[in-house]
Amino acid sequence: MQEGCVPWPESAVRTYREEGYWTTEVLGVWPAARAPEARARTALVTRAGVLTHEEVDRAADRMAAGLLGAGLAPGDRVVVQLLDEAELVVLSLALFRTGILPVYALPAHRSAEITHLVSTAGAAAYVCPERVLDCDFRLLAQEVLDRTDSLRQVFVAGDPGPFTALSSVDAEPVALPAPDPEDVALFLLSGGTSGPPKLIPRTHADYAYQLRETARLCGVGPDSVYLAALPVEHNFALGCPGVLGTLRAGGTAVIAPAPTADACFPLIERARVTITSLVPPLVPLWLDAAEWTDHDLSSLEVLQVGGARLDPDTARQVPKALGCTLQQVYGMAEGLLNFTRLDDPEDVIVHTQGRPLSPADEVRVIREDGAEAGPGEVGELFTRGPYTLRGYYRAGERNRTRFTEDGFYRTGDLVRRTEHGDFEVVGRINDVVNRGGEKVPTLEVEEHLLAAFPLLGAAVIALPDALMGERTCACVVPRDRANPPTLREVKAAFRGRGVAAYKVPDQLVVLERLPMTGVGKVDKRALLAQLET
Ligand code: J2J
Repeated sequence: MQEGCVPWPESAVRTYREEGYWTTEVLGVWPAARAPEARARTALVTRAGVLTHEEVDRAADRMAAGLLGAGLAPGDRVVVQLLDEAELVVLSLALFRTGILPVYALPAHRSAEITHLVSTAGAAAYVCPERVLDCDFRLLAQEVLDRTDSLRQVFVAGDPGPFTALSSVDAEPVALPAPDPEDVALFLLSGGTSGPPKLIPRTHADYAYQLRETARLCGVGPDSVYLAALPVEHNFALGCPGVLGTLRAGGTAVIAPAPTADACFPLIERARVTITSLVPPLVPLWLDAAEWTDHDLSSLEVLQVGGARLDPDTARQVPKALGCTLQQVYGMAEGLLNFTRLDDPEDVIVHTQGRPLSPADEVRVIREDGAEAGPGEVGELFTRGPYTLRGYYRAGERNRTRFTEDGFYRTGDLVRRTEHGDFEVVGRINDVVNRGGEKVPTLEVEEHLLAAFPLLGAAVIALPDALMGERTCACVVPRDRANPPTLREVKAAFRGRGVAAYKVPDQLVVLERLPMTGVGKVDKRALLAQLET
């Protein structure tokens, strides 16, 4: 296995092979997508046009040859930060086929994050767009080059300036090196909002299993059309089953320029989209837009929602408003994915974040006192399994705190499991307000706010307090800007809902929007910084 990665122990490897979780499949070379009947069918729909499976396959082989010709070698790391266009998909397949390893940066990352990623990964190359809005990525790349020492090449999609045009990475196909299916294929980033992101190694065998099994669970096959509304670099839209899982199954992936209803509804109508995924803050906006839209959304069968807790009131409205099944997804780039099943009872779909994808996923809910939690009891979720990492890349000592000695990943998520084994995510271990010793779970307070008032968003954070150490500050974005709730109304509403007094927010801040991380989670650190200034 790639240096700097923690391998699964031999006994686990044997089980995963014998039980068929791990096969010899290598990412990017997919029989269903290469079958004669699939080749002429549409693989990708982007702003630039439409590509068939055959065209994507050929382009990936040419780019793979070009990458090797440019001096990159199997095992090299490449930080990839492209707009969600066809090039991102073709480049990914080319990298998988050659065993050169993409490190997926997010579109919102700028020089600080890219510098961190390049130096942590010891990346040999960086692939970026020419410019996005006010950011010239060629200047950013120069900065990163100046600050790091491993980077040899910069490939730019568009006008390359002093660097190499990505479009010139193109050569007659050559015989490609065969990557080891059990070696690393790609690196994802940890989604934690605190501290710089850690690199998550994912192998061909583990990610291929994820693609296969999520496609099966979601009924994704050759006739499916997946809309990538969220950034493709993120695990959710990349591989749950996302763009890769859909292409692998011989289906069509449509890439949206933005996750808004304005951008996505016409695409759903035109491409007859069957499945898409969103983060919770987008859902009320889609539901509102669906009320008045002229676009035909009737092809949509499944809306996956994940990344953060979806409030039950919004969840309940999805099937009627969008005419599709809701699937809650509680996932993490580290591995473990939980899904509500398409045929689950409404109650499970509305109120839980689902259960593990694989029978080989081992999950433990550990209470604060170290004992295993019973049904309905809250604890931290620990997990290991055939597609969950055993250690972050080059993380050495830090891995000790995030993994148990027997290889369980400590998610940091506080969950409760129902009698049927479905999870409810109730908070993060660090995401509590310690109000003079009483712990206020911020997520719970946010849910009460969302349920009690017409809000577009709510985020609860801890502010320093002279008396109690921390006080609870509720930041809300009202639907009707002219009519925001007052703190008095909030207090009365909480009382009315029978909530313990210590959970009532001490302070209310009305905002026009909440700062978001690149993948649609509320950025609480940014929010705190904003309130402190
Ligand atoms: C509550 N919290 C959730 C949910 C993730 C699919 C979907 C999401 C991610 C993702 C992903 C949640 N309700 N439904 O990678 O493939 C929080 C948890 C978790 C963390 C992981 C995927 N779904 N979360 O969000 O790596 O706290 O992955 O540990 O970005 O998001 O974040 P990330």
